Amino acid sequence: IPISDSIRTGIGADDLRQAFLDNLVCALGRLPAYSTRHDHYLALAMTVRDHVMRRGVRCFEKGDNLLVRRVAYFSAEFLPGPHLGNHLLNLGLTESIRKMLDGLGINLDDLLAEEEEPGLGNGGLGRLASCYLDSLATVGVQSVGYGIRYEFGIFDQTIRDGWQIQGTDKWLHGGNPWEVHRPGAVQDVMFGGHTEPWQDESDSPRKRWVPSIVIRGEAYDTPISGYDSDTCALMRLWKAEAVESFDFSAFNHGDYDRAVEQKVASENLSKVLYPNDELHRGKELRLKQQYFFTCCALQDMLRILSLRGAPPESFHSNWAVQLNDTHPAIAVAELMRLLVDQHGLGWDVAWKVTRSTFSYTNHTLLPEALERWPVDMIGGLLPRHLEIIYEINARFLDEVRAAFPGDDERLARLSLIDESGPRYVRMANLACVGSQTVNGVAELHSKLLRQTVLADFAALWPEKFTNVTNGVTPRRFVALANPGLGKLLAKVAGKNWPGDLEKLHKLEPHAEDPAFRQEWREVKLSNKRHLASLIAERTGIEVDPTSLFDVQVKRIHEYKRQHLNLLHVLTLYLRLKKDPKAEVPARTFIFGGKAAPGYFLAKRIIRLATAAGELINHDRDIAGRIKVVFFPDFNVRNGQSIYPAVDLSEQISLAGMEASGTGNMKMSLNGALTIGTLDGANVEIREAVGEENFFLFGLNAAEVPALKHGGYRPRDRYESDPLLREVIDFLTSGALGEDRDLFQPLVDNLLYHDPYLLLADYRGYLNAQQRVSELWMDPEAWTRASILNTARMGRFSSDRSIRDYCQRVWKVNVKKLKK
Ligand code: 26R
Repeated sequence: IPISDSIRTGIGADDLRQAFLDNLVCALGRLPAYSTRHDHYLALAMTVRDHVMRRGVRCFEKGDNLLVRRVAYFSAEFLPGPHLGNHLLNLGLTESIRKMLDGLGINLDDLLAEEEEPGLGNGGLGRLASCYLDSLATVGVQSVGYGIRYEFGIFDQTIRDGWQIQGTDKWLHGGNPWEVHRPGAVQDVMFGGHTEPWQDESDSPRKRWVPSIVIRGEAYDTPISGYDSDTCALMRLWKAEAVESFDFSAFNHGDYDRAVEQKVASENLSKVLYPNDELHRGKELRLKQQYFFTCCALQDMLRILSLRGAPPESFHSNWAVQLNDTHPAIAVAELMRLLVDQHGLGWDVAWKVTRSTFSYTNHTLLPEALERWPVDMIGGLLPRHLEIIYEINARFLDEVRAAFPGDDERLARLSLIDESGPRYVRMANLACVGSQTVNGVAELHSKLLRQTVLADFAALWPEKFTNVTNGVTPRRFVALANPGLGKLLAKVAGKNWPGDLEKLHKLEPHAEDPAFRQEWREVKLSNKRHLASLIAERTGIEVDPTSLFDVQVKRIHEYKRQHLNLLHVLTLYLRLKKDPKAEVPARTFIFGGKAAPGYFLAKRIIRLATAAGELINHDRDIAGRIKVVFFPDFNVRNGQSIYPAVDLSEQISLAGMEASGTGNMKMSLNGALTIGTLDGANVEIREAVGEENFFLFGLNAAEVPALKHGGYRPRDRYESDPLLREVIDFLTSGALGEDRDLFQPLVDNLLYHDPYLLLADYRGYLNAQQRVSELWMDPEAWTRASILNTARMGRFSSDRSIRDYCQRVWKVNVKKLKK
């Protein structure tokens, strides 16, 4: 049956109007006269979804006919942000839809504001997964993002009395028009029980898993459009449901309570996203989530493979699977189980297929983020997988013994099982052994990965290791977020710049043109006015849009050092109090980000930011020369309002701690200058934009361990630096609120531990901030540097990252760039 063009997917003004009204009346059952803004949003979303779906269906049909190798991106987190505006941009429909709605007396921006974003991730890793689906669709690679359809995503943050309060994220309550439920694609997932041997017809010994529980996975599909592209990516998320037969058996025996318990327990599996960022706590439900979605995904992929008429031995030539950190790493054992136990392949063939399928991306070096599960927990929940892991390990360790005879310490470090105390399965080791390629997310991070966390694997298999520096989508984070800048870029770089970001180099000569610089400043100022009005609305704080907007938005974490930023804020405050005539240009310090609910110090850091604001914003001596804002509920949507308004981007993590960072790219692309350390992708950003257009400070990654091992004593820094002493003492002076003890834990941590070396980097940071102020006072020079930042950031498009993955990791073809 041919897929026809129809009113539903026509792009003429009449078709669009008719499709919209049909959806309102026929799909939603609303009379136009009585319909609400939310109805209009839903009807428009359905209209747009039709256009995306048609592309998706055509593109997948083509892929199956040509038997192309598809990419499956396995990720426990996705953070797509609002879909509607992005699809309109990608499909080139924004203006025609706006006009069509105007004709009906409906305002497009009001409808865009109705959408709830799916907060199905914590931060960098989830947002990266969504940038990559966007780019996969854009560069023409067939792909599926597999994950979990959490009913409740990352919590909503509000600020009450200066403290973070967590609210439940009810993102599905108004209905989700972007997803399609696929009852045809259900999968069963087993848990618990035991394994037993059996013999097949040829008398070969086989293993069978007899579970104690079965849970059903239901597929929900969300199409992800590409920019100016016929290819469409699919985000397929799994929701856990009870298997009916199970409750019914209990139900029929009159055991109603157990029947209900069983159902609730099953459905709890995909209820909520764990809000921990970079902290592994061995919670069993989390392991269940990880197994649940990878098991559903792999079975789904085998089903699609058989639809192609291809045998299971060819799995790896039909699919490349990327493991987004170790969260889905149990998939290595699961694919082995499916191939060996379910499809009857021999171990060696199955292992070759498995190793040619997976690749692993590491996203953090922090030791507390490395996932390891107690052997007993895996054995109880996934008894067959534990056997398989042991078998993989035994064969692997034989290989190691052959390569390094007699080196038992190396053997113990490489083993998939940590036996130094209570026994654990090391998920990073499992991922390395089961993968074709292992990569870090920025040059420095990949190097440190090879030298530290995965050094033994790098020594064993140097050719497995590579780097793919992260990137961000310029569609959402420039074209959509910053249309004013987009227009200017189109004038000098051509209108296809979002599809070929290296074209931004064409901006460079314009940095010397005073008239262009004037236009550039006007765009930035208008973005800052917009942000200022949002700040007033959300916090009640009035800020001056002409002041320097100094911004740090990201998850709150000690290693990211928001408190170093705050030490600078308070140092500046104390200086202005003592010397009101000091030449300090007006600045607005903007903070935003969520703290994990159980992370005590991170919550105190938020409290410190709000306390600094309460004090400084109302101090008559300061008279508004500096202001401090904590912008609540930082998420993708709010990011889109913030990034375009940034003058100074704070990327001040301790060197060696931030794997890459991606906010750094979003800000610099929007013309911000960076103050930062040589950490993560900052190193490459600085190389790209030029060192004279970047404010560098701080220890480097080699100096950090040297200082720590040399007996670092933060207290000595405090004793010997009067400015530092003054600002630290100020935290517990009572000036920041009546409760003097509030910040004592932060102070104690800094004086006696300072694990992230704030006190060591304090002076360097102040000096760099001084250079910032000096350049800001020369607007022409600042603007020139701002333009050059944008002009030279083209390589940080996620399209480039995806092309790198296709070439170096997945071995699949991409579309050539249009000339
Ligand atoms: C609960 C635990 C296991 C856990 C650990 C780590 C949960 C979530 C994470 C998130 C980590 C892996 C993360 O988001 N890392 C970030 O990945 C970004 C994308 O590569 C990087 O830009 C960023 O530097 C890194 O911190």
